[in-house]
Formats: sequence, C-alpha cells, structure tokens
Amino acid sequence: MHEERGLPPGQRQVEGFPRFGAHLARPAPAVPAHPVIELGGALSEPVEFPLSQLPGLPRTEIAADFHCVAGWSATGLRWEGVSFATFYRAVVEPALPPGTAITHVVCRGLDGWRSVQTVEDAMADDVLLAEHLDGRPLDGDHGAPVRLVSPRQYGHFSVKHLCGIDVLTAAPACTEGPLLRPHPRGRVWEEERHGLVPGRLVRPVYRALIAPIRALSARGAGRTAAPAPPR
Ligand SMILES: Nc1nc2c(c(=O)[nH]1)N[C@H]1C(S)=C(S)[C@@H](COP(=O)(O)O)O[C@H]1N2
Ligand SMILES: [Mo]
Repeated sequence: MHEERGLPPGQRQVEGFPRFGAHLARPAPAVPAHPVIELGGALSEPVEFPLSQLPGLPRTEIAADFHCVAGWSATGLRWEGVSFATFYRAVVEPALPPGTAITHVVCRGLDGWRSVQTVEDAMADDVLLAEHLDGRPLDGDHGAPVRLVSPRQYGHFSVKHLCGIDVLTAAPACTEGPLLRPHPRGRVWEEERHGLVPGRLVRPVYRALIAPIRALSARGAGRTAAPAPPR
C-alpha cells in the first residue's frame, strides 16, 4: 500500500498551475457556440450530449493535486463538475446495447488530444468532468469549456477541451511508437510513467522536457484560436 500523502514518487512541486501540453504554443481551441460531447464506440448509436445539460446532473467538488508525467505537480487545486461515474451511469449506460461489457474509455479534446484509459480508472470516485477550477469557470489554458480530471493518473489522461468520449469493449490499438508509449494505467502513486520502461528510469529524460514545453505552452496562454467558420 502506498501512503497517499505528500507528492507521489519522482514528482516536484511547482508554483501555481502552469499551462502544459502537446499544444505547445498553439492557443486554446475556440469553444463552439453550442458545445457537445460526442459519445461513441460501443453505443447502439452515437449520441451528442449538449454541455448545456451538464448542470442538470448531480455536482461533485474535489480538492486534488495534479501530476504531469514529466515530473511537475501542482498542489491544492479545487475542481467542480460532474463525476465521470455519474455521467456514465446517467448518459452512457442507457445508450449501450444490453450486456455490453465496456473495458476502455477514449477521451478526445477539441485540439485533437486523445487519451485511453481502463473503465476501472475512469470510474474512480475522484474522476470528474470539470467545468470549474478554484471557483471559476475553466479558462482556455486549463481546458475550457470542460475537461476530464483524473487526479490519481498522470496529467495526460486529464483531457482538456473535452469533446468526445468513446466507450470500447477491448483495448484500442496503440498509436504511439515504443519511445512515447504511455502506460495503460498511468497511476501516479505506482509511478507508471511509461508503457515499457520503469518509471524511475525515465524520470531524468522526462524532467528535461519540462522547461521547454512549459515555455512554449506559456506563449499560447491567455489566447484562444479564431472560431472555425460555420458549416
Ligand atoms: N486537449 C488537451 N488536453 C491535454 C493536453 C493537451 O495537449 N491537449 N496535455 C495533457 C498534459 S501532458 C498535461 S500535463 C495536462 C496539463 O494541463 P494544464 O495545461 O491544465 O496544466 O493536460 C493534459 N491534457
Ligand atoms: Mo503532462
């Protein structure tokens, strides 16, 4: 058993909560006038869930630290939204053919970011579809209009600008090469940093990426891309 106090192994605390991600210096994607979460995968048919309906579901608030696989941690964040499990039971489950056994969940962001996690990890009671951070609506830097937050997994599972969720009956094929292969669970207290290499061994390599990715990500902070032309 791990004692979940202090920081997980190999993590270092940073001041505040930096913008960080594969978006690098690109500004946040424009939020559509009527944002939806597209639900797909093993559903009987795809469902478009309007975000305007999210406030109708029971709300959850959590306090949690946020841990990026590169090695930085932001502490004491307060997230508010709907727990993934609540959303799943209210919206996803009723749209599944009877008897479907879901094993994996794929989340997608408006910028094309994508994460795959086991349904077990997604259903943990501290996984949220978060709309508020520290009492304010999410801004573009941290994932407006809604993001996944999974505090016990590395940050790349916490998809910003969430626009799609696919539920699957088997693990999808891995699209990353061996070098960047994510760990299928990515649990921070187990230091599951990498799919093939033990976490402590990749620490120095990942840590070297923090400064450049932070600097680039900061360049696009506070900005939003021009909206896509109407279709
Ligand atoms: N849509 C989207 N979500 C994303 C990313 C991204 O590039 N795009 N980067 C991930 C990574 S690697 C981290 S550490 C966190 C950083 O979240 P923050 O920018 O709110 O600090 O977002 C994750 N979610
Ligand atoms: Mo990250």
